[in-house]
Amino acid sequence: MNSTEKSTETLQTLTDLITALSEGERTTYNHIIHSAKFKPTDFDAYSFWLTDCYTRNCIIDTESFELILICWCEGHKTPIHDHGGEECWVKVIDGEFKEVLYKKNEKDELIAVKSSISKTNQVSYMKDFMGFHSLENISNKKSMSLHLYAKPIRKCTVFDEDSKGFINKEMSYHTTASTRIKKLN
Ligand code: 2CO
Ligand code: FE2
Repeated sequence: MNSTEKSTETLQTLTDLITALSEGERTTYNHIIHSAKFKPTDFDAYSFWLTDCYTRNCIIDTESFELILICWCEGHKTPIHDHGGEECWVKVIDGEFKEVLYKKNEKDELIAVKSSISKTNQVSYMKDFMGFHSLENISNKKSMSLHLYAKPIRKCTVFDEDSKGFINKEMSYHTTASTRIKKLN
């Protein structure tokens, strides 16, 4: 296959997506994540919901990128946060999400600057120069979104609504390949 054919190809399985990301440079990730088209059932092996908060489920974590599935119940919402200097793509797998972008003003106060809705298969992009964001499941059902981070995000800055200040947060997963194997056994 030549490069022109490859650029119009639709990636239909997670294996195809992971192969393309593993073989591609960071500059090709935007095209790759847009080229993927999935069904919610493609994520059956990774989906895991909790009623009290959204869950972060690791699909693959490499030196170059991290792919996670976030599972949301109705009304679940992230705090306002940044992305630790890394690039972030969010692809909606099932449901409908509201993203609000925030910037700091000269007094270091957070100001909402943009709000957008994304639906199944749409992709949004974030990097720290664009500011902070929050993401909320606005559909009245359990939903899923696929997150590509390059490089992987180990820490980020989160706005704490109680203290009205920023705190550093270590990222963690609710499930990984090894916890899922334990569940199967
Ligand atoms: N960045 C958040 C997280 O990884 C999800 S919001 O979309 O980027 O927990
Ligand atoms: Fe985010």
